[in-house]
This record gives sequence, C-alpha cells and structure tokens, in this order.
Amino acid sequence: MPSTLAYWPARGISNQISLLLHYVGEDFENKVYMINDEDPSKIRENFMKVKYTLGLPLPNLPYYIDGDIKITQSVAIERYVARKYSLVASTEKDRILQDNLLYVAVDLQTRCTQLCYRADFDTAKVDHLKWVKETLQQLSHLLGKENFFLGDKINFVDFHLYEGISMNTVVYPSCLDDFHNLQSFLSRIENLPGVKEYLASPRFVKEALVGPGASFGYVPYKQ
Ligand SMILES: N[C@@H](CCC(=O)N[C@@H](CS)C(=O)NCC(=O)O)C(=O)O
Repeated sequence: MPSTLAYWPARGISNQISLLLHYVGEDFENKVYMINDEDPSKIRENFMKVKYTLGLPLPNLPYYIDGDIKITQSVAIERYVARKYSLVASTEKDRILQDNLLYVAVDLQTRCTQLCYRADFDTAKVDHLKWVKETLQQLSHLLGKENFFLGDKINFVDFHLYEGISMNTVVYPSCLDDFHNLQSFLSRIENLPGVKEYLASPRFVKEALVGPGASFGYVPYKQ
C-alpha cells in the first residue's frame, strides 16, 4: 500500500520530504489539503475536519503514514525516510556534520518562510539577505569541489539544503551569483532521477513558498 505525505499546497516545511521520496522512488501519495483562501475563517478547515481522526500521535502537518507508522514533525519524517533508504551518515564524524548541516538547512527554510509572512517584508528582507549571503558563503566554502555536502555519497541533508537554498533564490534570485559551486549543487539535485520528473510536474510550483496571508510567496494552487 502506498505511503502518504500530507501538507498544504506550498513548499513550506515539507518539500524536502517530497524530494527525498521522489528520489528513492517510494510509491506514495502526495496529499494536499486545499486551502479555502476565499474565506479566511475557513483556511484550515479541510485539515481541521480530519486532524484528530487519522490516528496521528501528535497531529500536525506535514504528516507521513506508512502502514502502522504515523509521524509528524518534518524533521522526524525526513529522518525516518532517510534511515529507511540508508541515506544517513555512517560514521560519528559524518553524523555530527550531517546534523549540523540539517539545522542550517532548517534555518534557511524557516527563516525564509517567516520572512514571507512579515508585514514589513521589504524592510525585513534587507537583514534576511545579509544573513542568507553569510550562510551561503559558509556552505560554499564547506562544499568546495565535492558533489554533495558529505562527499560523493548523497545524504538526506542534501535535499533539505537544496530546499533551503532554492527557496531563498525565489526571494532573492541573484543570491547565488557569487557561489558557482552552490549553483552546480542545485542543478545536480534537480537532475537526479525522480527529482527531475517531480520538479517538472504541475505538482511542484517553485514560487509557492507559503500559504495565504503572506506578504510574499503565496501562489494559489490548482488541483
Ligand atoms: N515543527 C513542526 C511545525 C509544524 C507546523 O507548524 N505545521 C503548520 C504548517 S507549516 C500547520 O499548519 N500545522 C497544522 C496544524 O497546526 O493543525 C514541523 O517541522 O513539522
């Protein structure tokens, strides 16, 4: 039976899991809880109707159901998928780097989504971009000439780093101009089998970063 990954119609904090599942070729349903953006009081109703009926121990979105396994919290889901397909580091030294990178990726992603919701988006963007450039500088230095962040073997954090960096290029399209190795890293991920087809499909909308009510990055999704 196919597994299910469910989320709102946006990249938000879930798209790195979709990338991972498409890459490993898991048979899964990418379930979308459509947003009612015509009535702000009902935006979340499609999920709220079922939130406590799914048997999730800690109901939330994204959620992932794989038979008896029911997980929420985006990082817990991606870690489970990564273990299932052996996309995790195998030495303590690499595990430390992997976890360090994971939370850099989470920062890139969540700071980007939080920025999108700021009423003072244009002002807040200035400081955000300074932080993004400093972070990209560190990542570019660390990646060097390697294919992936832990060397030649792809790791689940590569997908999350892709997502965090790529989302910020939507806000700031020139942010990678000085970082050619990060540009190559993004295209390397984008050309992976499974990922390439998903990114070219109508299911993926690059500019759809967040939900309605945001100052930037909301794209109404057509199912
Ligand atoms: N730390 C959690 C955050 C989960 C969260 O805040 N989910 C938001 C969307 S980004 C939501 O709408 N959850 C549904 C709910 O609260 O009912 C994670 O990483 O999964």
